[in-house]
Amino acid sequence: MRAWSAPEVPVLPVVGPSVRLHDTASGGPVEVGGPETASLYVCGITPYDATHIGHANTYVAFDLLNRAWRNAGLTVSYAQNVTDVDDPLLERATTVGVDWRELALRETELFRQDMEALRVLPPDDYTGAVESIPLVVALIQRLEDAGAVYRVDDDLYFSVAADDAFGAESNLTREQMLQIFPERGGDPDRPGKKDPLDPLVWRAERPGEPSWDSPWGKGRPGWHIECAAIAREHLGAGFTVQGGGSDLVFPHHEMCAAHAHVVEPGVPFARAYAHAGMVAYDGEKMSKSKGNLVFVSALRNAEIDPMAIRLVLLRHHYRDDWEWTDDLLFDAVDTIAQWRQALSLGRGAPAAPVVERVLAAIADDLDAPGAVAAVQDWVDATLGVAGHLADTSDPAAAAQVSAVLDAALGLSL
Ligand code: 5CA
Ligand code: ZN
Repeated sequence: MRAWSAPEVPVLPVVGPSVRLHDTASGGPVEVGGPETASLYVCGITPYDATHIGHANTYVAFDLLNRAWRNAGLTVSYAQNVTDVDDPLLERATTVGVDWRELALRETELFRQDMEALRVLPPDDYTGAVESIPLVVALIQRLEDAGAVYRVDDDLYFSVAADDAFGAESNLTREQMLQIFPERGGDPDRPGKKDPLDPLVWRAERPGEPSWDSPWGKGRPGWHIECAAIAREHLGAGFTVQGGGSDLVFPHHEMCAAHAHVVEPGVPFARAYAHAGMVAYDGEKMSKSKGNLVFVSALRNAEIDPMAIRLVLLRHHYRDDWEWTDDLLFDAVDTIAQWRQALSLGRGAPAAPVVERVLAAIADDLDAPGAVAAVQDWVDATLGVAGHLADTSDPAAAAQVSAVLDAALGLSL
């Protein structure tokens, strides 16, 4: 399907450092990407409701990675899915009395507009689950050939025992897995399963649900197989980073990796797995199922500058969990005004040190708060606040700081 329009991104006169990222699988920082290319798969939305700040936080986090790679001179291949058929989407469509396809189209279009407003670079391949069903069927067939799937009634399950590396992505104990699995769509107690953790890969047609032909009868794909198939198709085996929010560490990313490992033994699904923290609101994780949501589109409709929304996100390290408040937004609106004032002077404090600090911070596990602090130091020096004497010695400063704000942080002021 169509992605969204790409913003213009300035090309910086300096090359950024190579990128290090915290890898969930190894539990520490790893160098990702290079020497010339990098590839990224970020799990996309399930389009049954509008984009909330938690989603935006995750996509802005991986946008920083995409930009850091580009600033380091790499060619980036970026793929993202849309889970445009799944239980929550079908349930919501029934509840509100709209066709599930219409709901998915409408919410995906709103997501595109939100991403554009936030200046998130679009993926090269933006792919829906429905349009990927032939890929999913082909992947399940390969799993079947490897003896890794079995039937329960008319549904097909994947046997986690088929992957020797199962558990290596999340590093969870079996006990922890068993606890989380049912909270995130799993069905450990279904009679007939070989292992309670085995995930569904093909769900046979149920009355009133959409279905597609397959060698196992009419049905629809399971969730994890969808991302495994789409990522492998567009990025190949062993792509650089799989990203998503931390609620996808298990089972989603573990199962994607397990599917891929069985069809290509010895090749990792992704070289690294990166996860953004959860954004809360009113004391709980912002989630469509709980309804405690702040929508990006609602803020935009209230004439909030999307750059202020983006700055609120950048002020939090992507791996941290944090809580959205209106005060954070008001504060960011004021900061953006102050930064624009400093940039409007043209001359300013020397730009080279801030450009270097911003690029170094982002390349070091996407340290956006560190980058924001570097910009704030330059603004303070340029405006002569917080004990600084105003320093306007660099005639090209504003242009260079604007360029790095845009290229590295996605803030176009
Ligand atoms: N379609 C699947 C992925 S294949 C899915 O999880 N969709 S979603 O719409 O529920 O979430 C989209 C992305 O936003 C995921 O990466 C998820 O981890 C992230 N996300 C969801 N809620 C939050 C939150 N409160 N804070 C941060 N990120 C969140
Ligand atoms: Zn996914």
